[in-house]
Amino acid sequence: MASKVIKGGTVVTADLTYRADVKIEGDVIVEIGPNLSGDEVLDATGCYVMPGGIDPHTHLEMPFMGTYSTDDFESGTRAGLAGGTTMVVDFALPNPEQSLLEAIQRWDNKSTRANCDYSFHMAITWWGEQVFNEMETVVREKGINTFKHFMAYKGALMVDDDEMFASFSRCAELGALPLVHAENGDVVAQLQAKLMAEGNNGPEAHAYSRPAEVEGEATNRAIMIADMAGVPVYIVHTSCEQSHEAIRRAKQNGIRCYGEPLIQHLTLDESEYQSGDWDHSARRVMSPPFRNKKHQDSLWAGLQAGTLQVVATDHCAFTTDQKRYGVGDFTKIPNGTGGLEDRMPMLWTYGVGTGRLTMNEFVAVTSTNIAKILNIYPKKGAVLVGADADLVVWDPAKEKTISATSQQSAIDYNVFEGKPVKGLPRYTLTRGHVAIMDGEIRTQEGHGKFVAREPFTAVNRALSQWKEVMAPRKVQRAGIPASGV
Ligand code: DUC
Ligand code: ZN
Ligand code: ZN
Ligand code: ZN
Repeated sequence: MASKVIKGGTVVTADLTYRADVKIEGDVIVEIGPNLSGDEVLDATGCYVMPGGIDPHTHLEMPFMGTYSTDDFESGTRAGLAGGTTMVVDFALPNPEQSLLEAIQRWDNKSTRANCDYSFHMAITWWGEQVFNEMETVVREKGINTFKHFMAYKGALMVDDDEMFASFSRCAELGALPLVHAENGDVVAQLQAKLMAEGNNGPEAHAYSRPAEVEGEATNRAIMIADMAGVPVYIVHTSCEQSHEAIRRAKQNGIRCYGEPLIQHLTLDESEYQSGDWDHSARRVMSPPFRNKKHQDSLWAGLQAGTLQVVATDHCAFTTDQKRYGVGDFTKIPNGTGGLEDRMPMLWTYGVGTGRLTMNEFVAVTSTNIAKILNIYPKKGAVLVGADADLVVWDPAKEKTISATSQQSAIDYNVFEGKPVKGLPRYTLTRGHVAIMDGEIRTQEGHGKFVAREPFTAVNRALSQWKEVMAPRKVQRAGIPASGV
């Protein structure tokens, strides 16, 4: 079998930094060490050899708010690879009353075009006996061990506490991990109506309708409900101090939960909504909205302290024309921003480059931590013999200014437009295939394969399951009093 050797670089993993060559045969890493040889040599002089990024939160070609997100599995994964990301996890979304298995089938059909490996989270958008039953098939036969719940988007995707507790309890039985979009959807709906009634219909009102308290309350509620159901929980797009605080407090009390800031929330702030340019602000409408520096500092601190574990994108890209569906009514602006191509360079530049993160922490939060959380480590997220050769050869001296004119994403703008970045891929490899070679795009449509994920073992349990005091016990009584009057 023809081999490749990545030569002369420094391997950087979540816990080690050392000089070594990396040899690949077919899809996997076969040797790591000094002075290796192979049929093809990839020069990594001056570069870091790291596990490819894993973005656990994308919405590719998703039907949402009256349209479809514009980046699909082809353009989305091409963008990811250009920025050093070698795996995405997308959300299979059933319509209300639709079978979970049908939704997976729709996602299977779309994802045949993927340029890199991918997996799915299953969204629980409605509740009933059919969903309860199908969840078992999803876990046991479809290789999906995560279920997403929206506490917002009232009247569309939202589930209530009743449904969440039932679904979380089912997750606990099946060894699956619930994911939560934590915003209080009832409060958001009322604030939206109030703002519109007062004539606040521009994109800035989107941020006013989703204050940090809305997220903090929902995060805390989700964590407490999950613990009562006996299951850990993963909070997607943690964007504010209140939400981080709820996660931090729960962890301190022994509750297993995870938080996922987005690169957008780490690097862009609420002033984007005050631009006075409708298109500029609407292009940045996403939920949760961008916040102020206090919240950003909290998120950076959480990544550093380990109270937040993963940096994702929630890549959900809409064109300017799609955003304009919301002219005159901000509640109709399709929610979502892109970031797949920029997550790794932006986090490197504004995290590692500023000293806020070490290189090893960078690897942890862009790849290794989520591989462990999703139960796919060390197939993914590792530079180890036997692991998939999903690798990025990272050139810390390579610079560019982010611009929509040179991006892979199919939309007509970039929320990071004009931001300088230093640190970019020289090569990105997806299961041994060199998809990015010195800026040249060599992606292969359909190269990506579905990554099945096993259910979690008993070790990954919530506090309430092993903490004896919470287990119900029958009390022995000498007798019971006669009933009253
Ligand atoms: N938030 C977004 O901004 N877009 C997609 C879904 C979501 O929760
Ligand atoms: Zn969300
Ligand atoms: Zn999302
Ligand atoms: Zn290939």
